[in-house]
Amino acid sequence: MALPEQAHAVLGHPVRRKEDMRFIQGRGRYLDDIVLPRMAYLALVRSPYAHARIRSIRVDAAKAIPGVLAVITGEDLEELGLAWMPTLAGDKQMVLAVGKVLFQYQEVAAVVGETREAAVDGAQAVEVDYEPLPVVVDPFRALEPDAPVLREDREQKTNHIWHWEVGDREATEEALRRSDVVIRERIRFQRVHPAPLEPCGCIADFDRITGRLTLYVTSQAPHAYRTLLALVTKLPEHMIRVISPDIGGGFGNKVAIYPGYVCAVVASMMLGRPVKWVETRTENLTSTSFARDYHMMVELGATREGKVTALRVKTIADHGAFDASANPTRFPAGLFSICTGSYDFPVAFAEVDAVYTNKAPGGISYRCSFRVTEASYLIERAMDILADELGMDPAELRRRNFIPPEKFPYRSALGWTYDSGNYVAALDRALELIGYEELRREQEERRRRGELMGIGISSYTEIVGAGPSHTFDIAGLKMFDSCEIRVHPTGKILARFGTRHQGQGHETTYAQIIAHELGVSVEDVLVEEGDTDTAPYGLGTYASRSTPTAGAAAAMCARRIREKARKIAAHLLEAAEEDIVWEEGRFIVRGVPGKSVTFPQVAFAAYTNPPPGMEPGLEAVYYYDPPNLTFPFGTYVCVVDIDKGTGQVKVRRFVGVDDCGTVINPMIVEGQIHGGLTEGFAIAFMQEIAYDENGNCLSSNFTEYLIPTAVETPRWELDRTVTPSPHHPLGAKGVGESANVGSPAAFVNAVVDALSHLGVRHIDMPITPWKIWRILREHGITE
Ligand code: MCN
Ligand code: CUM
Repeated sequence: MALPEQAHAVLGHPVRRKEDMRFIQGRGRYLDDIVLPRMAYLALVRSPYAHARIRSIRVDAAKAIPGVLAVITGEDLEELGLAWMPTLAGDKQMVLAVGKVLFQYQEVAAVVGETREAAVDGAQAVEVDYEPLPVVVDPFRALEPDAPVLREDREQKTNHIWHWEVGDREATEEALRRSDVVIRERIRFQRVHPAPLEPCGCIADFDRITGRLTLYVTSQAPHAYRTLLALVTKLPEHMIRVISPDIGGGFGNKVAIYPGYVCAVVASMMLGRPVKWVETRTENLTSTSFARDYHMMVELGATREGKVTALRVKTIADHGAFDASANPTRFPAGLFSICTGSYDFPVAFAEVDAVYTNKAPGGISYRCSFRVTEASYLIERAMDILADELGMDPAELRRRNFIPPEKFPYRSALGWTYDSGNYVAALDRALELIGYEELRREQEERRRRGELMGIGISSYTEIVGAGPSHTFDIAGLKMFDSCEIRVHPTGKILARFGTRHQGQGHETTYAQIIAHELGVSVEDVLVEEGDTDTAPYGLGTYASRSTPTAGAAAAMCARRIREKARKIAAHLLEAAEEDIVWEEGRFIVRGVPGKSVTFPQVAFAAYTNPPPGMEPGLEAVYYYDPPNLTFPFGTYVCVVDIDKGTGQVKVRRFVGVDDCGTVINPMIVEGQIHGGLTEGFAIAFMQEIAYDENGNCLSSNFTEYLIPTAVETPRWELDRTVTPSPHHPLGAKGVGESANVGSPAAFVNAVVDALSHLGVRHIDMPITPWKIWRILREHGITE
């Protein structure tokens, strides 16, 4: 779809981020910067055991500590009907443990103190008597008939949570049977954690006089929080105000509602004082939304010529102690059914079984687009395994199987309608940039010399932008999003949104969209998000949905404003409305270029001189329910060299060609991709939330759970193609998670490619030097 012609189009320009003025000067206002009068502090007592019965909790010693104001246990919450809370996945989760604990670091009691120190001292003085129970950390073990049943609260006395399947089971079976070649592989996407710079926290401020609760909270979805809080606490919704201040990284970690928030609300209502709870790094890593933990069995069929015939995937999903993943109701496994990827599969079948284990709950976070990370990794890995099996170049195999550009809109075997794509263009550009042919020749030579070099390709397809609301809801809340625009008399604009950025740059990019539509400058548009008292209702920022939904709402809302403005312009120019055209950011009388008014002139007239009979003022609100999701895509190519002595992998080069349709701000998009690639790199080589057999979390701080610094991080070489979305008002698709979704497979494919001549077909992430070194030793390459 072509953009309206406008000379001053700010769309597509690398406008500097407006919000950075405060961020780079240390003037952001994050949760922990907020200090309210008479504010108390809350600390949590957490379980040292992964599975244990609670014999008793003694709180007297804690209460005796100077400065301790209150101690809350699960039993206290039971009396209020708040010991359990619903999760976003339709399960329930203990707020504070009652009866037993189900994972290490589970919340057991809350202590409120005058100071943070008093609260922490109090928490340490709470005495809990545990009786350890047998621990289940392996999801396969959890499914065995004699495994201990973890969730005694459920009617169903097994650890199986749900089964979900999609596609044609019989036709896929039949197609696999008739295929010339079938590859099978067990592929694990390990448990990881987004570990945002700022951990989660809140301040609950219940005013006993007005009966109003204000919750300041690190939330990616403040309106959804408000509604769910109203439903859980039974407070009337208009008496709840959720304010999500500046957020220091969310990455999906700040979508779920955590027990600490509920405890702070209860404590504030009990004490009539504001109560702050901010978790530590260890609490963040060990108890809040993890990501992935999928065990996937893939079978991929093809003809001998390398045409794919069928895809079958069977997955065991480890959800930990509670199913608390935040996904749309109809999609318990998120959008995992995008696992046919960029390829034209005639048939496919995917099934997922979710399982309880003694680990922290969560599942949907870390730039995952609702489990598209797992799906993309699976198919891109499987395509490389197939290429290896067929002895075919992996780029050539992809090219032969891409959904061709002329087939869009394309309906996939698992039921998605892809809006637009040109996969071969992105692949070709990436191969050209990296010099693929030459690299393959070099690899041949190096192999002859006994050196290890690999090239990995990943041609991912993303799916982002939920709604449409007829298919997508979270906890019943329809997934549309919103924009409200108020034009002040002098033509300056205040725009508010139902989304909430955590570093993505919405204050700039939304302003660009509105400036573009109304012919004003970016400086003239102030963007606000995150206060439920002022912002229009929306579902929030995750799953790269902001541009596809609220970004579209911004454009549509601005166009609604322009329609009224045109009437005012006609009045000012003494012309018929049909004769007024919008050109180069002004209203012009058709055929009389000298006769024109600017948008600010019209805005002034809206308050001072509106046409007779017209309602004064210039405001609009727009709720945008997208007709479909958007399907960004791209190709990543990675070149690695492996040190034979140490097993160390060095990423020599990495080229990324992304396509997110119309780009609103190329600098911000580039930043999003840099960040996502750095995360993909960390996942591929460094990160795992690991547990020992007793359920002890082995990744509880940054010496065990590694974050890449500028030293380790490769240099990213980026380019793009532009294939607009046909249904988005600006042609834009989301991009916030693309690089994390698409890149892990490129890294792993490169490493496996470097070792494929040794018969290596697959290595599970994280690919540590130790893993490689052991493989090299097995093959007698190193001693
Ligand atoms: N953009 C653009 N042109 C496009 C698409 C996007 O200029 N065609 C811009 C947008 O205007 C926006 C940014 O890129 O400023 C990301 O937009 P979008 O893809 O719509 O994603 P969201 O704004 O909905 O952000 C969510 C996404 C998710 S789900 C995770 S997880 C993630 C990510 O964003 N968390 C982040 N990127 C992050 N970046 C930072 N700095 N911090 C996080 O916590
Ligand atoms: Cu899956 S992480 Mo983001 O959707 O907030």
